[in-house]
Amino acid sequence: MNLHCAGRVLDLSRPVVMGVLNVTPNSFSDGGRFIDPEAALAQGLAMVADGAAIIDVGGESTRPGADPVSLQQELDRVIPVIERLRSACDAVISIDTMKPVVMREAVAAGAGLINDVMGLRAEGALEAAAAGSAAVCLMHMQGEPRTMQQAPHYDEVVTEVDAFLRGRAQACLAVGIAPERICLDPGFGFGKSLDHNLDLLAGLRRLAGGPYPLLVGLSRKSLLGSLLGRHVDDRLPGSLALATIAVLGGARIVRSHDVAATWDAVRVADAIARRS
Ligand code: PT1
Repeated sequence: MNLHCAGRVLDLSRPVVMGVLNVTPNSFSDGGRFIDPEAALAQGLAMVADGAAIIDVGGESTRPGADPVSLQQELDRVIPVIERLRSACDAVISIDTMKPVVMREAVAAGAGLINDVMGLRAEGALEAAAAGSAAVCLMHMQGEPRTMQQAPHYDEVVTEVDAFLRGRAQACLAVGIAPERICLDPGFGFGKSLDHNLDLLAGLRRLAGGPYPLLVGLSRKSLLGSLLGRHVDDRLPGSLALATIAVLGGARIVRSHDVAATWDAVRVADAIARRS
């Protein structure tokens, strides 16, 4: 299974790690230490050295309760970082955005993957993605970041998320995005209760059974706070357990803040997954 990322072909015959590079002052897990583009570059290169195949650059937090940022502010944060990463390494650069203009500018600056937690539902987003040749990650979210955790509801969460993701993949194909450019993400923590998240993880095989590679983001999320009673800074062991389970369930890309440890967990899980 390959993912075509604007001139780069990402080999997903083995699962890979996507390192999280937040370029936000209010990021939920690193206190916004990476606003300076040179510092962000160094952090990105450190993640590549730790084994990340993809660096996910984000200038707007989408964690529960987060406030939106302006277009100009988001561009000012992410574009200098993407340009620097592009010239300094050959990892795939991902842009974590919901805004069509940011998608276009980021791809022009060297991004090979558009990671959109809205699944390209914003006005003009499908067209922005289709205009280039970057890959797209289509994520499921119920509601919007500011309010999505207030009352999430599903009758059958796995069935509903699966149907949504297939519909978004169809919408991409309809605007000319090749199937080799599409990956899917169930959106852990995005309008989901603890039970919804656990049902999705337990049912991941069903989502991974289709033609598109699956990306998962579970790193440090509040389901671990609920399960373990741990603060966000003490969730690495739980996150590694979740990454392991996700790979056993067929995930091909694991998004993480802790690349070195996650890359170990992913390779161990894959060694077992390959035998069954
Ligand atoms: C994700 C993801 C993402 N997560 C993709 N992109 C975040 N493709 C940002 C919590 O419950 O899973 N997939 N971009 C971060 N968002 C959250 C959501 C952070 C929930 C924390 C929580 O704590």
